[in-house]
Amino acid sequence: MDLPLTLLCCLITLLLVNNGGIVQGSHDVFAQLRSVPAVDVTQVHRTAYHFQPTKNWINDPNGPMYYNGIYHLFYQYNPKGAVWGNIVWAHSVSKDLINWAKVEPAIYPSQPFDKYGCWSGSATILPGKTPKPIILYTGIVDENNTQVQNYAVPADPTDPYLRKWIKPNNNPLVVADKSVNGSSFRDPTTGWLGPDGNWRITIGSRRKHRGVSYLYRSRDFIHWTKGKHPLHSTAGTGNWECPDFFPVSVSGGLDTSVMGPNVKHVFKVSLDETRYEYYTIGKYYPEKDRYIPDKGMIDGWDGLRYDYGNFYASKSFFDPKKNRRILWGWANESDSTEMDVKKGWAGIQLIPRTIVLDPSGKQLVQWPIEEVETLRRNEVQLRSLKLAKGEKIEITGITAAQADVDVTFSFNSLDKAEPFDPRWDKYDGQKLCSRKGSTVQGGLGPFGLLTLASHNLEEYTPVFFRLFKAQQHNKHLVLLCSDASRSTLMDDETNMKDGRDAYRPSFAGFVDVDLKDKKLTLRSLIDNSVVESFGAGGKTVITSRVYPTLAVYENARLYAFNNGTETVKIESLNAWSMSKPLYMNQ
Ligand SMILES: *[C@@H]1O[C@H](CO)[C@@H](O)[C@H](O)[C@H]1NC(C)=O
Ligand SMILES: *[C@@H]1O[C@H](CO)[C@@H](O)[C@H](O)[C@H]1NC(C)=O
Ligand SMILES: *[C@@H]1O[C@H](CO)[C@@H](O)[C@H](O)[C@H]1NC(C)=O
Ligand SMILES: *[C@H]1O[C@@H](CO)[C@H](O)[C@@H](O)[C@@H]1NC(C)=O
Repeated sequence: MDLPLTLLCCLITLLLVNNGGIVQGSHDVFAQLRSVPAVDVTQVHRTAYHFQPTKNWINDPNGPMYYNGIYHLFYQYNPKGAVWGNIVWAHSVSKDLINWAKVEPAIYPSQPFDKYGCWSGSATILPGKTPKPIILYTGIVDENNTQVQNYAVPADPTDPYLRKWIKPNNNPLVVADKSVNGSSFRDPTTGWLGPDGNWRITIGSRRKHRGVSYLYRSRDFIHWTKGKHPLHSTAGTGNWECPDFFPVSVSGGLDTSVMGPNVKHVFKVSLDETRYEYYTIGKYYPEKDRYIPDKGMIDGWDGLRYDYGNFYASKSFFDPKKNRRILWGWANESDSTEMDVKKGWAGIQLIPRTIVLDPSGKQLVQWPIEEVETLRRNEVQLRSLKLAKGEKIEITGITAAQADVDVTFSFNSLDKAEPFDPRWDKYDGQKLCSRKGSTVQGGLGPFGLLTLASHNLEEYTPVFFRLFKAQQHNKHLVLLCSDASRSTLMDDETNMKDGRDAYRPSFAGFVDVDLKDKKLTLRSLIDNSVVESFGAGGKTVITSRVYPTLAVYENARLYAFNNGTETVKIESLNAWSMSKPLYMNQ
């Protein structure tokens, strides 16, 4: 569960300059916006094929699952306005993860154990003759944000859409003991079964500045006992939200309880302080209920990310229909709270991604679920086309504001890659990208795509590679950038962030890729105000939210470009217009 950063900053400032008593005041300022109904819902910048309700605020995806032929997505939702507040578990159902129908909210505050909030959680399918879903979620019990873990079950498991949920009277199931900080104790995971036949879950928390994920065990999913030690904890990372813990293999998705010789485990957290996520890959020791990241994994702020851009509070689930693990993540807005109120909506869920282990065992690989390809229309193709320094080519024949584009670039040599200055931080791609944007000409790169571009490039969001020669012999560093800094004209009021320029970061991540064949692939899903880019087949992924003023609807353009001295070749480029799902009744 996430409070918007602006609110947190505000709270922190107040805490610093006043004594705690004033905090309520800042809540009140915000509370005035919480229940401002959307009058006119602004359509420009709304997405067409991303999951987005017709209006109002959304954040974390909750309890995703597949049950009896139906996919369920719950999510944190404010039914009354476009800023965070009044949160309920909204609920939508789908047969294909593309077309969605809204049903009534599954969980909303009503009982002493959740009167002040129904925050994030997960679903587990309890096996048996008739498998049954059960949801664990965090309830807020008082005005001090005291957190407990509750459960809910379908009122009628034979209802295909599971429309009604019951919160039984023996809630809460888990309360913080004296050793646990009860105001940082949330987001229970999907349960998994240990070899001893007992269930486990893990819950995000902190101890001072140490991120902690507590472990609980249960025989019946109702009575839970805290383990002697956490599943995992890491000094210096701050509060852990939305932990996720699951097995992975190279070949496909695994149900959450699977263990075995070719199985590794992933542990992911959302960092409350930085507002991004990181994960490690490692080994799970079920006898001790400990998770230990593999040697070489960076277990901290510099760790691997699912997405180096706008992506938070993610949650995965196992899809038995297609034997895959699917990842959902939330992207917030990059404009101001005032703008969100004005436009009547805020937040989208990103396109679900399948995740598998890379054969190296050192990272995950993500790819948009194949179902999204059913939305592709009027394909255009380019083959074998050279781009010399400073050249660009427009991809015409598709709706560039709403497109899927998949391109393979090649080059003859790595010789012209720029030297990597050892003073640069090799974990801070974003800083490097802001220093070396698409207009800073290079040796090998920058080359890539100009998405959501206006006719004369007054506005565009470039997604591109730039290659560097490291000091070590023969080693190259590949940087993927998704740079929002020129995404929108500066002087437009809609793009002001609290009176300043909008949040337009030069998101970037390094790509750990074999360059032997001198090729790099890039796929971008473009949808009006979002660009999700998958570098090197999904090894590095970056999402940007942008608000062009000229490059909207049919005025948006798409280009491929090269701004490095080494000529690059478009080996192949396929692009499609993306249609709106037939059914998106949110
Ligand atoms: C909330 O915290 C305040 C300050 O510590 C305390 O006085 C009050 O009793 C707490 N409220 C509840 C319901 O625990
Ligand atoms: C408990 O968590 C709250 C919320 O994150 C934090 O403000 C507080 O400092 C924490 N208490 C301790 C003792 O770490
Ligand atoms: C390529 O670099 C030149 C020189 O900096 C710049 O004017 C041009 O806009 C760049 N092209 C792109 C696509 O950024
Ligand atoms: C999304 O909004 C931007 C701009 O306000 C903030 O900088 C981010 O921290 C925020 N992200 C999350 C996950 O809250």
